[in-house]
Amino acid sequence: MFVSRVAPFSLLPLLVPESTQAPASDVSTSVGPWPSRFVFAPGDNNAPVRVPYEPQEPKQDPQRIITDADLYGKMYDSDGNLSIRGPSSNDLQQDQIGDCYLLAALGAVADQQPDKIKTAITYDPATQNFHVTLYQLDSGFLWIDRDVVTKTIEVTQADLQDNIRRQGGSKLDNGYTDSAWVAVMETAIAKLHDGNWNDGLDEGYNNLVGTNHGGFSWSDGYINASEVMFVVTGRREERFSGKLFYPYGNYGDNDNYTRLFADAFYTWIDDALKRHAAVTLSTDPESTYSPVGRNGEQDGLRDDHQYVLRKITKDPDGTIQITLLDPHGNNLNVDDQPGSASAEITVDLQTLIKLNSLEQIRIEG
Ligand SMILES: [Ca+2]
Ligand SMILES: [Ca+2]
Ligand SMILES: [Ca+2]
Ligand SMILES: [Ca+2]
Repeated sequence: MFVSRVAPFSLLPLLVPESTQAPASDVSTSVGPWPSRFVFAPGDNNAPVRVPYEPQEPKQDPQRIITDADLYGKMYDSDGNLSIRGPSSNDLQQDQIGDCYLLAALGAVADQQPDKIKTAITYDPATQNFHVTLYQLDSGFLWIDRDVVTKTIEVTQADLQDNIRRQGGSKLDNGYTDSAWVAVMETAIAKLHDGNWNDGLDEGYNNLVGTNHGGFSWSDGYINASEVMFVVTGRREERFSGKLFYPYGNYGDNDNYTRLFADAFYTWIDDALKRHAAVTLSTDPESTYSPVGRNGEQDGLRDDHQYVLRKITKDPDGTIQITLLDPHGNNLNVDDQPGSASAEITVDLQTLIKLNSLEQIRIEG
């Protein structure tokens, strides 16, 4: 049912300059399970070829109705055949709302268990409203004896235009039509944290901002906004602190310990990704007390930020590398360096531990 809405392949040369078209072999291998025959456009975070929203300026059209055909990205194979890919962290583009942790969790779930996103969102063509089913705990005694229940939140067209005006975490406000699932989810979670929808959603969006969401929130059923993995999957997350390992100073000045702890992280993360659990990583500023941070070394990641953790590898020599996706949709202007336009970045895990800049790994339980 999606196919009829989409530009025919003959338009593609207009949309993708020939010089930027990727060869058929240029495929993403870090995020599955996309069939390898699909063509990816370079310079766009290895994302599938996107169909720009027309007209591109202004980047929002209040008259435009967003439907289920806009939820997920469109892809073309090397023969020009169209298909719809599922939700992906490639759809994230955080702008004016400070909810990187929320977007990172959404992106991690999308990459590992796209069906969780797809089944959570339904669309009613009659009302043009979306419905999002989220998980909560019921109202038992404290968090003891409380059951996991679902709650369905309605997201209207006006709600989505509001999200676009706020320049939320989808790409709808960035000139694309094919990432609406992010806006639908972000809006639903904002509404979950807003006590009165009739006076607008400022309260809900303020509650999503990273610095405003600490502690328990009784009103939304114990689960606070930081626990997005639970809200979306019904499963609690496990947190592994990057700080616990140096109880006497966090200075990362022991190579043996650093290797030991990096190996432990590798095991946890590798196991999690193998079972398709969502994984995110949060950062701190580099410690200026660490042996490597003392001279101002930077890790290349944004400080106090949260990333989707897409991939982990371990070389025979013990080097462990992690591949992260920045919810901003790029790695520009990171750590006072120019960075890169790609949203994906690969870093050395032991370097993060030595710099004391790894805050937490969060793994869907
Ligand atoms: Ca955006
Ligand atoms: Ca309100
Ligand atoms: Ca940094
Ligand atoms: Ca820094």
